[in-house]
Amino acid sequence: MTKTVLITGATSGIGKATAQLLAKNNYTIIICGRRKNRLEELEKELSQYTSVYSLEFDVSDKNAVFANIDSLPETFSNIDVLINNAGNAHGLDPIQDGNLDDWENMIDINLKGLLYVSKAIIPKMIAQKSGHIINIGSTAAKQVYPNGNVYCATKHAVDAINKGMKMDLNPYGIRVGAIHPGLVETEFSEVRFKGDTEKAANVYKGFTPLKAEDIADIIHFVISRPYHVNISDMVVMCTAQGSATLVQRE
Ligand code: NDP
Ligand code: 8X3
Repeated sequence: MTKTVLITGATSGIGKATAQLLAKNNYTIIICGRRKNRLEELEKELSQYTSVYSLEFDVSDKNAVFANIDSLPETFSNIDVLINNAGNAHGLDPIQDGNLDDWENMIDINLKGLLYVSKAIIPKMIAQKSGHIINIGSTAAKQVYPNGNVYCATKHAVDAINKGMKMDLNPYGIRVGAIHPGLVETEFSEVRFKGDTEKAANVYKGFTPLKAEDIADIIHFVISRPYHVNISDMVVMCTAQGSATLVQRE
């Protein structure tokens, strides 16, 4: 029987690459995001390979999260794997210059959004007595870097939630694990720098960063292990990256 996977943040970057890889590997896919046109395009592309359903909602809008998950048709409603991936950094400023809207966005999306989606899906997994939750953290979940303050705080919180979820869901046989990527070239930096594509491109200059497909590969590996294997915490950097702040550039 094919497994059903719900991926938040599937319209770009890591989430999109994961949806593409899993679709080709015969998983049934639910893709989520706010950008309707991208969801429509991706649904069309993935439908060549598998059954796909799109949900258009903002993870930080709790009513929308519960309404959308509740609206899933029966054939998609038994979710085997949840990939909590939606999120972004907004800004890269010293704490004293931080923008309140940026802070609220990061807390509402990266942290509260992940909790809302999890809360909507966990009861289904408990009822099924099986399930797998992958939380996408970051090296920013493990290390704080200058000007990363609130983004790092939200990702440290994801690390803590991942550990707590794993303990609380342990009696129900539900697998829980986090993957913490380092620098991955996606739309992440464009969002962080509010559409400044030149500044975003500079982040990845002079070295070979991770690609979204590298993380998709790892997610595929993690979810395809035998059910008694739970990869609970994984940090992945490109070879040129030695720590959150140390990168060998040409
Ligand atoms: P992208 O900007 O390419 O993708 C972000 C995805 O999140 C998009 O699909 C976007 O969809 C979705 N998203 C953002 N805000 C919301 C929201 N409010 N509601 C619903 N969906 C939302 O970045 P990445 O692929 O790089 O990021 C994916 C995850 O990986 C994030 O959690 C990020 O923190 C993490 N990460 C990224 C790293 C990197 O270097 N790129 C490294 C470590 C972790 P839409 O706009 O359509 O809603
Ligand atoms: C994304 C990687 O280094 O910009 O989480 O925090 S970094």
